[in-house]
Amino acid sequence: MSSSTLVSLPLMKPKDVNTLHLFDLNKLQRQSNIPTQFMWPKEDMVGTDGVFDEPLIDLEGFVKGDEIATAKAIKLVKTACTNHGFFQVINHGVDADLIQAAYREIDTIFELPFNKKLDFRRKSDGYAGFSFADRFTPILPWKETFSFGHRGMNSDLPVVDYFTSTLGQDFEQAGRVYQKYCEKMRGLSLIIMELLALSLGVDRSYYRKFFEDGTSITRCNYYPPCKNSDATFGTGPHTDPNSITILHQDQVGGLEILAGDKWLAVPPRQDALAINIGDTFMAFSNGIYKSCIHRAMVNEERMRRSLVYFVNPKEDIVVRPPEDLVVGSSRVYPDFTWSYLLYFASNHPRTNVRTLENFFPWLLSSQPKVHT
Ligand SMILES: O=C(O)CCC(=O)C(=O)O
Repeated sequence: MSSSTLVSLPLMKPKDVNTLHLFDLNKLQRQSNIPTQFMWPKEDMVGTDGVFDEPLIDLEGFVKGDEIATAKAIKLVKTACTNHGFFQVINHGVDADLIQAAYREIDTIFELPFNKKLDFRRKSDGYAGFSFADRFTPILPWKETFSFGHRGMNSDLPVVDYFTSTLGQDFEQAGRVYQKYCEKMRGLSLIIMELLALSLGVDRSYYRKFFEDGTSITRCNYYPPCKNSDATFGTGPHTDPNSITILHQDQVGGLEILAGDKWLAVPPRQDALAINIGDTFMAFSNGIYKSCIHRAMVNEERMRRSLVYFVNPKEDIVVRPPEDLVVGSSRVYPDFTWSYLLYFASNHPRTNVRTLENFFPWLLSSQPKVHT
């Protein structure tokens, strides 16, 4: 990867975040010049080099146990994850109507008045609620987000309750839609874990078992149109700290991934779900699979939305690659638990593409006390 394609941001101490302004993007989108806080340095606005056109992975045959389809899926996943950490699946079992219903609810959520959104603002050390691009980095992305958590088996974080207790009873239906969305995504994530295990040549259930009682964070991204779309990012270049991410983008397009040293635009496909390898899975694979560097562009004319489902293991699971992936080569990363990485990512300046690099020195030196 050429260094010119990476964005390096000066770090900001968490306390400095309080001095940032909160912007109402719905108002700002009408202005011809965006505030300087949203203007990224010119050298970071590296252009798009082409289109991502690798084959889509059809999950139907894999799920049904078809040997030829399984062998094909394994080969494609291995190549994609070794090269850049990104692939797209179709026939994934998540109903198109459910995805569309989730988008309709996004629209209702982001239409709430700015003041009401402020009441449900994400706390500085948490992940749930609205966020106004105000965390830790001095240069702001052009987006608003709404996030919430979900636990797998024996759910103790029902999404419906979260929606009604934060946004009010009017959002019960939205809660039901997202409860179902999370359950479907969870089922899909376990299938993907099996596919990843087979593609790495380890036992099919090896990874799945760490995620059966795992957790997830769903983030709804809302990117208003932006007159200076060539000067800012919707989401700046980053890797995801979690294990894998399952993403759906609407028809506007804007998701880009870094493959080698090229930024490739991922054309939107309403029947496809995008899968990113995250930092935690990179560690689970002993560094064999790459944590995908990706970004989201904003559109000058149209608002854009995406639905992002971040998959995490149970908090106290030790992230350690299987012995089969270590034989003959040394461990690339030390052991850690997801709770530590989540704590680090939520409480420290985000280093975007260098989260693991900064996490391990912190973990080894500070012996942090994190409640699991
Ligand atoms: O909106 C997109 O396409 C990408 C979003 C993303 O990478 C994120 O929310 O972390």
